[in-house]
Amino acid sequence: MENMQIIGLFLILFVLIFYIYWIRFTQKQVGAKAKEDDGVQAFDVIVKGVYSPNVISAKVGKPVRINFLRQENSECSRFVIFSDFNIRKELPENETVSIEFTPEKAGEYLFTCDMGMYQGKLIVK
Ligand SMILES: [Cu+2]
Repeated sequence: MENMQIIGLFLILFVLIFYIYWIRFTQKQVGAKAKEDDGVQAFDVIVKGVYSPNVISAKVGKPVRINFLRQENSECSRFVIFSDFNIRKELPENETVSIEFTPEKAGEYLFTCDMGMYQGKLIVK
């Protein structure tokens, strides 16, 4: 009986570690490029478990438009935040929400959900 419990515990631990690993490493899509849309650097980001893509690259001084489409009803991902640009926007389910701003300085800017579980990065060069 005790052995079974220990095996069960290890199994749960293993599944948890695997789950964290899967979230962290499988969805990495580095450096998604913009599609040009009359002078605007446009990106499509799907919100479903993660931001996909979760790394996007843009050029400095040119407007950026990120079209978010949230394909889930998890409360966690309901808002997206670009803290460096003072942006916090609600993402209604299955509705495209566009966020536009112009990064005036090169750097790396995070975008996250309210609690920071969902993370994406905008790289500006
Ligand atoms: Cu969250």
